[in-house]
This record gives sequence, C-alpha cells and structure tokens, in this order.
Amino acid sequence: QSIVRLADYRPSDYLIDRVDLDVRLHPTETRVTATLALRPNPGGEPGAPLRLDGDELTLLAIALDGQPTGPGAIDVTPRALTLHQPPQRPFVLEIETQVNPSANTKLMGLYRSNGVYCTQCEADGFRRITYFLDRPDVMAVYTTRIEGNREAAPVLLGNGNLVERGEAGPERHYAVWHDPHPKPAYLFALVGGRLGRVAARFTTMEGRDVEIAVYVEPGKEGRADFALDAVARSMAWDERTFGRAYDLDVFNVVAVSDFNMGAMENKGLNIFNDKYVLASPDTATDADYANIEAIIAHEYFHNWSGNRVTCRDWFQLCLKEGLTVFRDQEFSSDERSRPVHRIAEVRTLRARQFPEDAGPLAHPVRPQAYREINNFYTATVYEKGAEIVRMLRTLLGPETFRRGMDRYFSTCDGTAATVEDFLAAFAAESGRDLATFARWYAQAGTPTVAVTGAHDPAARTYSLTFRQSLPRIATEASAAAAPEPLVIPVVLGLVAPAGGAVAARAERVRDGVFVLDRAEDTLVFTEVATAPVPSVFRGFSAPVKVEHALTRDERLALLAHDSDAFNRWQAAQSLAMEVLVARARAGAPLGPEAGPEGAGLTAALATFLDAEALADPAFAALVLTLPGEQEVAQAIGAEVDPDAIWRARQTLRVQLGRDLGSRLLGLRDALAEPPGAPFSPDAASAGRRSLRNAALDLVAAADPEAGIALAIAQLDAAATMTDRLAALAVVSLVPGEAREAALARFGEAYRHEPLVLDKWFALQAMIPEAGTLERVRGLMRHPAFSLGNPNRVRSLVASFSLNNPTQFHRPDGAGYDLAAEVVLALDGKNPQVAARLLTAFNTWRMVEDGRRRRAESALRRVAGTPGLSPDVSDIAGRSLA
Ligand code: BAL
Ligand code: ZN
Repeated sequence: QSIVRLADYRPSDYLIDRVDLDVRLHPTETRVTATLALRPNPGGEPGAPLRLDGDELTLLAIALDGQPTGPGAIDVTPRALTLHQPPQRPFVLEIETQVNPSANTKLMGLYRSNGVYCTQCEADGFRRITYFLDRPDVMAVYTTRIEGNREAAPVLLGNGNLVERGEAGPERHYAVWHDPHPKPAYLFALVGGRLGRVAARFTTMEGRDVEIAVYVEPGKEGRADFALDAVARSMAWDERTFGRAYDLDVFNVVAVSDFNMGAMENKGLNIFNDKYVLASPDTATDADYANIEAIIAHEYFHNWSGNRVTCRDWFQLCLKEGLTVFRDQEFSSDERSRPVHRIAEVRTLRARQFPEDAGPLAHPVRPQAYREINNFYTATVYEKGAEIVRMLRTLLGPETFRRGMDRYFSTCDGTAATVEDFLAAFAAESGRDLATFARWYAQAGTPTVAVTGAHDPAARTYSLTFRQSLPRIATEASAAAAPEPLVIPVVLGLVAPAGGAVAARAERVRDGVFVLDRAEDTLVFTEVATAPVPSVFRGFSAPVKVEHALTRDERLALLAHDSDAFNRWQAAQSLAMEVLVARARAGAPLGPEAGPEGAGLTAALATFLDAEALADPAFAALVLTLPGEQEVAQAIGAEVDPDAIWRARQTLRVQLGRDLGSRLLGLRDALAEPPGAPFSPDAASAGRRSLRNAALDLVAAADPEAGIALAIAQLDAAATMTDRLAALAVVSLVPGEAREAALARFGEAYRHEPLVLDKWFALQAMIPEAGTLERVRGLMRHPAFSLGNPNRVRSLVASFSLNNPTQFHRPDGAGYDLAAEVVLALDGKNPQVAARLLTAFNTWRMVEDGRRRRAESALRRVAGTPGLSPDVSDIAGRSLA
C-alpha cells in the first residue's frame, strides 16, 4: 500500500473533455461503453503514457479513434489500463467493460441495494465502473445513456437534465441524461430501479423553474415529504445567505438502504442513505428530523461548495467538506435555535474530533499524506474544518467574510481548487495576510489555551493573560515538528458577579473579539472598578481546550448571568466536569452523593430550572445533560478506568434526579402535549420533548422503580418515536423482566421497519452491563441483522464499540475481541465500514494498563491478519504506530 503525498502533486498528463457513457444495466453483467474525448494536458509531461485507473473491471473491448489498438499498445492490470504511446493531439478512446453490480459488496462503484441499481463514486469508485483518469482535477462534460429492464427499473436517473427517453426492445427502455457542468468523476451517479416519488417545483432567484424530486422505496412516499421540503428550504437559504442559485432544471434525491456514507452530493442526483431521508412521527425521532434537514442541506450546498468549485486533489477534501459543514451548520442554526445548535455542534466536536486529534489517528485538517483516502472522511476534516471557516468569519466580520465567499465562488467557479485559492479570496477582500492563519490547516492536535485573570482595584484594570500550547504530533508525512502559534479568535466579555455586563474597554478588543496570535499575550481592560467574571471563548469561538481556573462561584455567576448562552451552558458543564473528574480519578464507588460540589451544582440547576426551563426547554435540556463518558475520559487523559467514569456519572445523575425530582416531574407535566395535538418536528416542539425526556431520564436514575413505571406508561401512550424511544431507553437501563418484555414488544412491533430496528439494536448495544456483549452477539443472529448493511453494523456493533465505553473496554478484553472479530469478518465484504469500526480503538493508549494490553493484542491480531484491505491495514497500522 503506497503512500500518496501532497508534496508530490503533479497535474494530469492528459485531460478528458467529454464522456459519453452507455450503461446497459443487468444484475450480474452490466456493460459500460465509455467514449472519452481526451487530449494532452499542456501542463503535463509531453509524450507520457496514459494510465487510466481501474478496479475489479472486466475489459471487453477498446478502440482508439475508432480503430482497435495494436498488439502491445496497451497493458491491462487489475488496477490500471495503460496506453503506452497516446497521440499528442485530441483523440477518442472507446472502452467497453463489464461489471457485476450484485456482487459489489463494497458499495463503491455500481451496485444494487434492495434491487435498485445505484452508484457511489467518491472518492475513487468511478474506476469500478470504467477505466478513467479518476482524479478530481480531471473535469469533463458527461452524457449518460442508461438502459434497463422496464419492469425492474422503470426509473432511470442520471446527472444533469433528462434529454431523451424511449424503448429499447420488448422488455427494455432507456433514458439519456446530459450534465452541462464539467465535473470530476467522483460526482458521477446513476440510479435504476422501482421507486416511489414525491416532487415539487422551485423557482430560483434567477428565474429557473426547477423540479425537485425525492425517490424512495415504493409505499414510503409519505415519509419523503419532510426531505422534499428541506430541499426547497435549502435552495432558498443558499440564495438568501450566500447568493447561490441552483443551476439545472431538475434536482433529484434518491434514498437507498445500503450506503457507506450518510449521503452523496452527485451533480443533480444526490444519493442518500435512507436513514437521512425517510421520516414519519411514528418511525423517526426529533434527532432524525434534524439530521435529515441538515444532511439534505449539506448535500445541496455542495452544489456550489464542492461541485461548481471542486477540489484539485484529495488533500483538499476540507475545502469542500469543512466549508459545507459550516454552511449546513449555519442553515440549521437559522432554521432552528442558534445557541442550541451551537452547543450540539460543540458536543459533537468534543465527542468525536477532540479524541481523534488526541489519538494515534490524529492528522491535520489538510493531511500531508495518506495511504487510503477513504479513511480521511473524518471528524477532523469535516468538523474541525468547519471550525476553521467559522473562525475566519469571526476574524474578518460577517460582511467581509461574505465578500470573500463571493470572490471564492466567482474566481474558482468551474475549477478544481486548493485551500490556498480559498484563503486568497479572503486575503484579497480583507487586505489581510492569512499565511499565519493557514497553520490551522497544517497542524494536527487540539490547542490548549490557559487563561488567567487579575483585577487591580487601584489601577481599575482587569488583565487577562492567554497562553496557547500545542501538542507536538508526528504523522506519517512528517516527524513531530515544533508547532507554531495559531491565530485564535477569542470572543469575550466581562460579566458582573451579580449580573449585567461590565462596561470596560480594551483597545485590542474589536466587536467583542480579541485575536491571540502569539504563544502568550495579555489583554488589559480599563475602567474596571470591581472584579468581574471573564467570559471567554463565547460561542466556542475557537476549537481549543480552555483551561480557565474559575472558582465555583464565578462559574455559577456565568451560568446565571452571562449574556452568551453557550458559556452559560459551558459553566454548567464545567461545574459537572469537575465533580466527575474528581470522583472518577479517585475511583469512587457508586454512591448516593456526588459530594458538596455536586450539591452546589444541583442547587444552581434548581434556580435555573425555576427561572428559565419553560421559556427555553431545549436549552434547559442541554444544561441538564452531563458531559459524556468519553468527554470525561478525555479530561482525565491517561490511565483511564471507564468503569470509574461511569460510576461517577451515574452518582451525579442520581443526585440530580433526587435533588431536582419534584421540579423535573413538574416540568414533565407542564410540557406535556395535549392529547390529539398535531405532530410538528419544529425546534420548539422538539425542545419540549427533549426536556420532558431529560427529566424522565434523571428521575429514573434516582428512583428506578418509579422511573420505569413512568417510562412504561409513556411507552404505551407515546404518539411519537421520540417519546417512545426515550421511554425505552429509560427502561433499558433497569435490569429485569419489565425491560426484556418492553424490548421484545418494541422489536416485534417494528420488525418490518429496519430503520427503527436500528434504534432498537443501538439502544441494547449501549446498555452498560456485563451481559451486553452476549446480547450483542445474540442480536447479530437476529433475522434483521446483516453484516452486508452498513446501517445495521453501525447500529449494533459500532454503537457497542464507540458508545458503550464500559463494555467495549471490559477489563477482560472481550469487548475488544468482539470488535476485532467483526472488523475481520467484514473486511472482505466492505472494507470502508470495517475500517471505520476499527477506529473505535482510537483511545486504546489512554486506558489503564490491563485494558491497554488487551486492546493492543486485539489490534495486533487485526494488523497481523493476512490479506487485509488497504482500508483496515491503514487504520490498524496507524493505530499501533
Ligand atoms: N462527499 C461525501 C459525503 C458528504 O460529505 O457530503
Ligand atoms: Zn460533504
């Protein structure tokens, strides 16, 4: 497995201007004729051989300018077709290949999902359809003729606009699609199958009449309306917010049930994991609705940030992904509640990206080298990539940022761009040198910023000193270089301990932003008569760990009085984190009391709930939610005992439930939906449900008997999947017959609903009890489970490995063994999903010695297995390095 380095980038020696594809769909013998209009690239090496990528293709025929190629003119290996002496003028290659969609378990290239033909080409799946220059800087105009059986594939979809359709013999028909926008091969897509459809029309700000359609399994059309509406809202938002209009006459979304990713932004033909399309109150939770809306928006927004402007090479993946995550986060914030969404974003970042950045798989947002690009669709590229764009907006201000975006889109439209092109647009609009800011793209690891404050009553000044430190991280591309200081925007303010803002001034704070761009810096506020409480990194203005030694009273003041909702939430989290870390470090047993600090927290939460819970239930639910076990593990950092963390968290949950119990029950009643109230997935309704269910969860932690009775009543009466699943989650934490009966009833009720069974699998896989491992093994034999379906694997095995720390990290190593066994069983079928599962071992070096040795031995067993895929061998190798 060879290493690919950014430093070795060279333009392609040849370009492809036009691609005419003729795809004759057949379950096992699909034939693809590709007619490629090629020419030497003036920027390439004259006379170089033409090497086309291929993967698991059967070559049937090849012709150069209409003539068969002579003996010795080409070489064909499993991974390439080489034309030794290509003409040094424009020429046409016609290549006929055969593929077997039914045998394609990797779900890359052309495959069948529940009988529907579909494709996935990012990053390098197009080479599994035909031989091609499968790299994103080769952009061509595609015309695709798709032919299929009329009964099995009445719907035939391609990129672009439909230009022709007709009969192709007694049983077959065809459709021709033309996409006028040049695109890289990774954005190619086709679909053929029996599908239901919902559709609407959207008129763009440029006056284009667009037909939007969502295709789903027949009979599930009623579950596609929310996704359809989300497409229209996304189109309108991108026009309003970024001035970007859609550019084809149709926009199609197709939901399939076997999909490696969440969704894919193919030009004009987005293909989705059906989990992120199908929604009904009975089958989807509020979280599902929010995810569907966000992912529909994300894929749609790629039409500009990804498709119209694409990436020069895969090292630039963050250019489209980080930017598009930022755009979808902004969309969700505008459509829902901005502070609540920001907290959700940060929780995801801390739960997924921070551990990645602290473990053996750490890499810069723009990696310098890779062995397998599929392993770089990571939280770092996506989520930290989005944080970089957000920081840029904070540093430049919203107006300059928007002008920079306009310039980026207009100067790079139709090109395959780089991070440098992106930053150049903002540098040009702002007149600022962004070279130092660019370090965010190059340096791995989460920075820590230590903050100390000092009040000088005589001088009436308040000074804040910031000290940034960065981990030194070696990657495959480079030894650990000494990291250089980053440009860190600190949004901040001063809060009076009894409430109200402090009207202090500091010269270097502009619009509430201080820019920390050296290792250490001190900011001085003047006219500060009494000691304030500093509120720093408001809105989580930079993806850093903040070490801020505030007293408990200062944190309580922020929780009560900060004008920044994020920092109010953060104050509650920090108070809880101190309790959790102290108890976990001490290895404290399960107990009724989390100590005096816990009591202080519950008292503050009582005041908060009384004053504000009913006004903003979604925010209140987040304030009540304790930091997750993985986040506590990160805070402890080394020699982690996951059982001690679970006990600490459980003890504090019990204390919150007990001390706040009557309030929580009161809120639950006050927020109850009137019987027969119509369902709405909007943020306000979802927020009420989330607080009711957070309340139930804590009440049940303190009093399992009462909790399970309430939960079973809720389970029976629930009108939504949100309430039903939340109740089942509460029941699942209390061992006994009631739990088993409730689980069995739920499994039986939804036995024909795979996406609901996924929730049921996940919930059981996350039970923090010793019996869970056997339960997971048992569920792997459930008729609805299949290693062939990525959603099933993620629900059951990934939920166990990634979201059940006490059981994955069982002291006897059986959790590691299970994960390793599934990785190996899956690798031959679907290496991408297997490799993703193996990343569960990312934190193995952090756990205490006994577990660490067992995790290492499971990892070594995987790494030493002959015939591993490049995907799994890459993750195993880097995890052990
Ligand atoms: N491009 C892969 C799926 C996504 O991030 O949109
Ligand atoms: Zn994306």
